Amino acid sequence: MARLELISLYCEKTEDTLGSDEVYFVINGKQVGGVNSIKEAEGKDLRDISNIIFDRTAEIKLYDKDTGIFNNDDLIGSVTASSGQAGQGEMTGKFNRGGADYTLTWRIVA
Ligand SMILES: [Ca+2]
Ligand SMILES: [Ca+2]
Repeated sequence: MARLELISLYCEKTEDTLGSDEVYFVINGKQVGGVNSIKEAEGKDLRDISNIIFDRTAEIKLYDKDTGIFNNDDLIGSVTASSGQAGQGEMTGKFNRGGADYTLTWRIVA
């Protein structure tokens, strides 16, 4: 078992063409934390989100919430954290589908 600590999310470019994105995380199939409005060139501190306990790997997906009947939330991307990263300090990964550019920083604690 290992613990995933989300540290920060930086948005270089939003997924939506106009205005802010409304992002949320789904980790190993379960939504974690709330929906956060984020705009370009903005960073969010994620350390208020409780650590996530996982076995070997944690698949971290980032979605942008969209409203409207025929407008499903957009998957911005997916990165995988693994228990092998324990003790290696801060790790980073990119979410960049649909023209978006996000960087996530996390840490794995054994
Ligand atoms: Ca969108
Ligand atoms: Ca949106």
